[in-house]
Amino acid sequence: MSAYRQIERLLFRPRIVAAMLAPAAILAPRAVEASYHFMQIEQVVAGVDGDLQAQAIQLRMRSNSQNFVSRARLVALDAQGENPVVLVDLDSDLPSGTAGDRVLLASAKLSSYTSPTVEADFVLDSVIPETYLAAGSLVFENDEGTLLVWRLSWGGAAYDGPTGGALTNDDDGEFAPPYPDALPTETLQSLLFTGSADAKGSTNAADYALSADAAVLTNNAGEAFTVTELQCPNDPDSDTDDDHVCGDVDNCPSVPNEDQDDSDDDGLGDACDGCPNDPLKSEPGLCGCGLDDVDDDDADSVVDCLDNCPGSVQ
Ligand SMILES: [Ca+2]
Ligand SMILES: [Ca+2]
Ligand SMILES: [Ca+2]
Ligand SMILES: [Ca+2]
Repeated sequence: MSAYRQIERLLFRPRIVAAMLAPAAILAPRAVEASYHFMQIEQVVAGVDGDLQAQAIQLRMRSNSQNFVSRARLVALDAQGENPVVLVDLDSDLPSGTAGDRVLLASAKLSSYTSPTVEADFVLDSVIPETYLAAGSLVFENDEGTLLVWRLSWGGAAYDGPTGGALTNDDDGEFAPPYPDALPTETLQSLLFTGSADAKGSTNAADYALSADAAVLTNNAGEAFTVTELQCPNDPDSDTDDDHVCGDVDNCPSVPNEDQDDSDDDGLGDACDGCPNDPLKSEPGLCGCGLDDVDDDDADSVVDCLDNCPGSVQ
């Protein structure tokens, strides 16, 4: 019988309704319907080898038919549980929905850090901001933000925000205390849920630990991807300036400039452009940035910028 029919029938049996409305009866995960409600945040890669743009979050289905994730989103919160950043608002359902199946969400940059190249189910629109990595919270929730399916908080006492979540995935709906440390970012490891696929949450502090080795990520199709150091197939020197940008595409190959900013859009990064606001020059040269080094209006072989009388031959 459908849940709707069951409720409809019970409406005519008030005493049973009262019993059903007791919290335990309402919240017990009885019949599992097609949804996304029985889900763990299984694994978080918050940075790889110091590259904070390389992130991944892996969810795991606690029961069958939890692949209808299009009504859900993933949100990061700061150390006070405020300033939410929607990492991705899932916009489609997934083909595989057997208990234990995964949902893999990864930043675009993560594809340079896995072997083989990661094929995520969803690409993160935003990464967990750097200032949230020491202490913060990650919530898998419905699109309205009214059902917090699973919560992972970190930073120990430095995290001062909400710690609650759905009773379907945690018997008391309380995921505190948080994991005691910051999210790992300097290694190849992830923060990993240590319980089984059907486990509920207990406390984030008890449930999560660093992966023993390099993280292994799994997508909805069951394909596995091992987290590695930066892969630079077209750069034999493999990022000599160690700024997480391969030498063949680094706009300052020997100057660390992770941001790759190039204000004048001349292909040279600001960090190594001697004239960062002059697209025609990369060095001040004879005349300085913004001035041409060869103009010689009066053709007296003294360039205009050095000619004390550029309009006439001296
Ligand atoms: Ca580089
Ligand atoms: Ca560089
Ligand atoms: Ca430039
Ligand atoms: Ca320039």
